[in-house]
Amino acid sequence: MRLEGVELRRVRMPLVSPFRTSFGTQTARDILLLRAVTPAGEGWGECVAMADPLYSSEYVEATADVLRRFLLPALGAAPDALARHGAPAVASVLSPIKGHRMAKAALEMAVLDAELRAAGRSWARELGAVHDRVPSGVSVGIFDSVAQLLDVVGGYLAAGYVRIKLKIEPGWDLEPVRAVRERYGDGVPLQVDANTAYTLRDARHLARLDEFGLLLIEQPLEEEDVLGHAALARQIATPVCLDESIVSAQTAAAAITLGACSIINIKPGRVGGYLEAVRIHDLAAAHGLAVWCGGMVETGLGRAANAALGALPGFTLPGDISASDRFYATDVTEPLGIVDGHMTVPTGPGLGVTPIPEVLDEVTTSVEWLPL
Ligand code: OSB
Ligand code: MG
Repeated sequence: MRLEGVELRRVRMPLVSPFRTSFGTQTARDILLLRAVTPAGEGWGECVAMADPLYSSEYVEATADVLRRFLLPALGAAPDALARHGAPAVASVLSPIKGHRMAKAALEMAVLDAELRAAGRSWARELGAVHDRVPSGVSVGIFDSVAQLLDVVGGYLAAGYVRIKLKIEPGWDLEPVRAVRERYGDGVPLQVDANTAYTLRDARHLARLDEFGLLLIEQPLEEEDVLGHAALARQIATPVCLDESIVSAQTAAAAITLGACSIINIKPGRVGGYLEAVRIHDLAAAHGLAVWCGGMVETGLGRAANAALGALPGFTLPGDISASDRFYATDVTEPLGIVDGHMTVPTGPGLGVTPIPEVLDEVTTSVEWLPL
């Protein structure tokens, strides 16, 4: 594999409806896409960083900056490693540069996609997928009223989603969960995600969620409060799942050992790439923990890759792998749909989906070519 350069393409995609979480409300997604160009063809990467550093310290402008200033020059200086080892060389070549996992993940994704497309191999086969379709869960934002929430949840259940995740925050937790249970019953697989909105002082309040039989509570406390999560896990019956706190296989190992979580939400962008994501999957499986594939409001590119990852054997809970139309009226790829509550894992070369040039041009706000 020889990389000639990478095109950075910023796109702006309006959301079908505002998406409100404990850290803010989004009405559009500002995304950095990467196109890796090699003599054997191209590959696509999608950076999951958001416009503002509210979910994680990374943000889209910073990811473009670090790619331009440090990551691409570092990769350009190591052509032999890339030629010899291909995509797995990306993480090792970039390892002296601290942090910036979402930017690194996007670059590794683009290189791996180029490599797999050229070889005619699928993302699913490369990662070790064992299913040809994955159950589809949906992440539901915070609303002004419970009545609105119930309508939206009803729509997703009617569309076939097999699991509902409610975003929660102080003041929007017991009441919406109770309302969904009362309206749609105890049989609906239901979980909540706080995106770090609570502290350990809220433990007794959070224990009141126990009666609702939730699959899990995701990231109730702040990112670095691993010990707090371990203490909370001893005080509530709902299984604690970590998202923001898990940034690598190493942090996953520590969290597991400390008893901070019994379930992990794996997001490849957050942990530095799909290859590290597979390592976390393997680690969790070795410890008997369930994992599921999270989402970052990706386009069809990221969602296709997530569906393949979610088809590994240890992904035993439904992921945030919703259809294109959950967030976007028009996706940049062919729309990914769900049938009987499942998304089909793409089998074509690489990601198995490709941006549609006219759609891509329509949503593009800037393009920058960075030769290696
Ligand atoms: O915490 O899982 C999260 C979206 C953006 C940032 C963080 C999160 C989310 C979601 C959306 O919950 C999941 C999706 O992409 O469907
Ligand atoms: Mg989350």
